[in-house]
Amino acid sequence: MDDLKSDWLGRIGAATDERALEDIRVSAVGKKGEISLKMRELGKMTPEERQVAGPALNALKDEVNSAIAARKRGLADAALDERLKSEWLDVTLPSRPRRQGTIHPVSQVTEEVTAIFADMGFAVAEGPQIETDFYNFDALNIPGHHPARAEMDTFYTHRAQGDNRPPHVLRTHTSPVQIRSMEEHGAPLRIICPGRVYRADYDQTHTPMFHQVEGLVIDRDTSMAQLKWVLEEFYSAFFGVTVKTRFRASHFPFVEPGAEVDIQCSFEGGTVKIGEGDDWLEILGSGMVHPKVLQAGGIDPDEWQGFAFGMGIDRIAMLKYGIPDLRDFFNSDLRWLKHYGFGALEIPSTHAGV
Ligand code: 2NL
Repeated sequence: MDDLKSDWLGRIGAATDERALEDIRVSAVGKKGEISLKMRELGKMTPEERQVAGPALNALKDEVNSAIAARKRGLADAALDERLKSEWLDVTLPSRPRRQGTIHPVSQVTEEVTAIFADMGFAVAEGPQIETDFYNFDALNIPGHHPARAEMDTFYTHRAQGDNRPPHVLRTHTSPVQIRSMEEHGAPLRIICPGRVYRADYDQTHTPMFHQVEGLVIDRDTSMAQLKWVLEEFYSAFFGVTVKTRFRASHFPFVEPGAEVDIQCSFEGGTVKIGEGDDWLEILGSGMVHPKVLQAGGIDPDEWQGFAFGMGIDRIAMLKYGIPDLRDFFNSDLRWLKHYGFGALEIPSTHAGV
């Protein structure tokens, strides 16, 4: 019995994997295993012999089974240790560098402008970039013979021969969004409309697609004085310094009276500084909404009046962030985007301390 025991325990201890261990189990305590066969012989023994051999064989079987289980656990632990050693990784290592995009200056400035006007109670309105010539021109009191309607300034959609639908255009300003807002919401109204606009023009200071933000306030007693306050408030918040404005009488078909607005600046050593000096920089068009435009938007000009203004987003982005060439805005040059772009977590400031 002792030989049997040391033989099987020795073989179990020497097994190097789970398959070998299973083979050993079958040949020791399997149906035809050595120990099982010995147990079958108990029947041929005398009762006295059986009383000694029976419990001894049972104890041996238990011992072999638990030795196998223990060896099995040992082998599994060793295999896991081996795996952990080869699959080990250092979670404190820095990650591989990843290229990260930036927020385009146009997007950043649009957010900044929106935040400032939102503080003054303006809502944001958006609309289609492909417009009917009614919303883009007629509703804005721009008659059929106006030079802005000439083919050279406006992108017209192609019409197949026999297609008699009215012409559509790529909107040349965001004003049609304001007409749509008047129709939809009526008066009173306080909105800004930022977005892409298109004009067939390309040189140092013009790209065929650029960005504009227009503002519109309609109420019973709006005034040019309110317009001036809103604009000075806006430019001071946007540039972070107190900015004076100068109004010069001008003409736009959709306003009466109309004014071009300059902001105070200095030109020294080839750089523009806003909010100081004795020079003026033209930056915006504005005026009191023309009665015909109110009417086109379904608003009674005998009851309501409004002021409106429009400026270039790309232009004020160049001024605020010292970007020299407008055309670089739309070249998708990754070095330019990395240099002038903004981090995703740079929250637009209103400079108002709010
Ligand atoms: C410019 C001129 C301007 C407006 C835009 C406007 C819109 C409606 C009614 C009346 Cl719906 N006016 N917008 C008014 C005056 C000037 O922009 O040269 N901007 C860069």
